[in-house]
Amino acid sequence: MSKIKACIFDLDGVIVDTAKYHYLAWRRLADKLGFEFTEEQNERLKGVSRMKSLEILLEIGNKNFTEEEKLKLAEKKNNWYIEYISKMKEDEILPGAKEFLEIVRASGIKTALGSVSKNSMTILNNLKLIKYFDAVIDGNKVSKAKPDPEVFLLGAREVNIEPKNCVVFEDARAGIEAAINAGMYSIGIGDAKILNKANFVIKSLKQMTIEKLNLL
Ligand code: B16
Ligand code: MG
Repeated sequence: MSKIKACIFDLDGVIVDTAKYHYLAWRRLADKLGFEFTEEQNERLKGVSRMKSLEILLEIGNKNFTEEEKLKLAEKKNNWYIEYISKMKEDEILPGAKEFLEIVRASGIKTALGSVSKNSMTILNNLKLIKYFDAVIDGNKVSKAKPDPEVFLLGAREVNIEPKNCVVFEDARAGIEAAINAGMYSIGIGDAKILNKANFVIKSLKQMTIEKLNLL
């Protein structure tokens, strides 16, 4: 029998194609503030909380603001982001995500969402994805962003499975580090060079099978 008893999924970039909307909204803010923000620089923001992401962006642009101004800038970015995600359609669920979630549940393995996004529930509701998860941990339930393991440890606790029997699916380097810090296995979704600390890397959940969980 497989040692994996729970699969914990990141949301942005693993289940839905929202990573691009975070990037578009941050780039729009950078543009407004008068500096360039590349896709390569955006890698540093993946899996990172909203306010920490803003700090990184402002460091890249070499800009200084008061705490009050920073809250306003983060709100502006979030409003743009919400504008983008409110138009999302079910075809923006990433390839293989729903199918793999179904297979996992049919095998008696628990599923949890582990995202630091405060917008997770909006996305899950809009795209009718809630029913695929035994537990949902989002940015409203945790205070520490990845690479801190808090989000994944809480997910494991909510589905009542020990961390050593969990595997995390992640598209961000900080997310893979969070899984390692939680004492869990990790499978990277995306670029093997960026996600080199994962147990293994696949292009999308379309390539994932129950048999591959047994390889961990
Ligand atoms: P929000 P994840 C993360 O979600 C994103 O990767 C990251 O880019 C974003 O800044 C963070 O959520 C906070 O999101 O502003 O919506 O609260 O990858 O953990 O699903
Ligand atoms: Mg992500």
